[in-house]
Amino acid sequence: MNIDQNQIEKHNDALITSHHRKLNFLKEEWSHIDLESIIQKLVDFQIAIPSWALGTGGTRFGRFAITGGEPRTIEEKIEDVGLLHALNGASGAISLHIPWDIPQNAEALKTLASGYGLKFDAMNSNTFQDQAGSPHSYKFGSLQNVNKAVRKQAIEHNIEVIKQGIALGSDALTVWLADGSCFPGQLNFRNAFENTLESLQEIYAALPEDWKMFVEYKAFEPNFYSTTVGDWGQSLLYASKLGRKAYTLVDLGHHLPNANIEQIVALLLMEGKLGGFHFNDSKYGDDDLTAGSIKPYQLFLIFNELVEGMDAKGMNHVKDLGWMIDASHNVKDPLEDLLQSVEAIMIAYAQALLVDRKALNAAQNNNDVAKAQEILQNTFRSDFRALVAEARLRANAALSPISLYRELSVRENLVKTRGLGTVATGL
Ligand code: AFD
Ligand code: MN
Ligand code: MN
Repeated sequence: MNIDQNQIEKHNDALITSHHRKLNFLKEEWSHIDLESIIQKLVDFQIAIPSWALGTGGTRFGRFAITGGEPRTIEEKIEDVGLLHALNGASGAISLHIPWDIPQNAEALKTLASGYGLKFDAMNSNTFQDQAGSPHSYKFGSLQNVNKAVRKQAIEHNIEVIKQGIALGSDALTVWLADGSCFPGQLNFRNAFENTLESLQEIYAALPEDWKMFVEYKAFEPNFYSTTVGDWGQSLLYASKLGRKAYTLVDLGHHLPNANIEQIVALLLMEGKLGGFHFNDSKYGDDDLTAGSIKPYQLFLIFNELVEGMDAKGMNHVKDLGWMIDASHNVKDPLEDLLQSVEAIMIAYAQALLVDRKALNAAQNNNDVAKAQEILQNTFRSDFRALVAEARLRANAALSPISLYRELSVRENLVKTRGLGTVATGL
């Protein structure tokens, strides 16, 4: 299904008066700020969509296919992200997971994607599941495995993923490992670290000059006693030992409860080792819920550190970090959920751009704690949704993406063309 520019304009026409009223209010309230440059930053900002989040997720207790019309092929996944991008103008990239996705004709995929205005974001390897026909099992880990032949198989898979990424025009590899142990005594921690490092070094050697390697950490699950890339300290160790092309990737759901993620982000940025993000939200663990749905203040505080840290280093907000969602959907239409996540991320970014940095610095230097808190909460509690909507309008996208998604019966159309029982690959 394609969304026509006329359909978007018709939808926008109906909402434009109310939109202008809200925007004009903001322009008046925040007249001391250059809102134009902020709107432009919002127009430019793009968040990649993971190919595995386009279908229903599920848990170990079951999977309820609720939507129908799930994408059956890589081409249909690209089509879905194309729909999101047409609606919000901010989802201009897709991130593939190999072998949940098996790109066969890179040139044809590139042409298809660019027709929707999409690029290929970071490539993801998968050594946390055994693939049919593979000689070795990852039951006891992949890059950490005590058996060299298992490590070799996992290394070769990652190198193959890099090759596929090169053909698609991607420029990053994300490595998330399930490696770890479930019981004390199962693993020699030092050997596991050294094996993993050595394996990562072999993969790193296959990276093109202009590529990045993102080392994603996770504190728990599927291993429950130790994880070999368990936290940002361990990821930073690997990334530092690997070299300048290696970075830490922060997935918001991969921390122990109450971790101060904004502080982690600030320090990684300071060290030039923050690679990018997997956005999602959680209440208890790796819940993979809609970004900003549980802890919107935390999302804002993270963006506050990001904007401050990137500006301090003169970094390009759009290109210098990898921005991606990592989500799973059990009770919502995945496309609606992804629209909500992108919206929440854009709002948090807008809020962070509007923080009065001079005043905040002054309050910090005067140990004026109450004032510092007032400054942050003043922007957090202001409603900047009209700025984000204005950015969408300027990107020829919809003022209210979810409303238009429903007005156009997108899901019903996808069910009609793809069928009710289709199952997308991924978690
Ligand atoms: C994992 C990690 C990682 C991985 C994904 C697979 O978040 O990003 O690629 O799930 O679905 O928990
Ligand atoms: Mn992730
Ligand atoms: Mn995760």
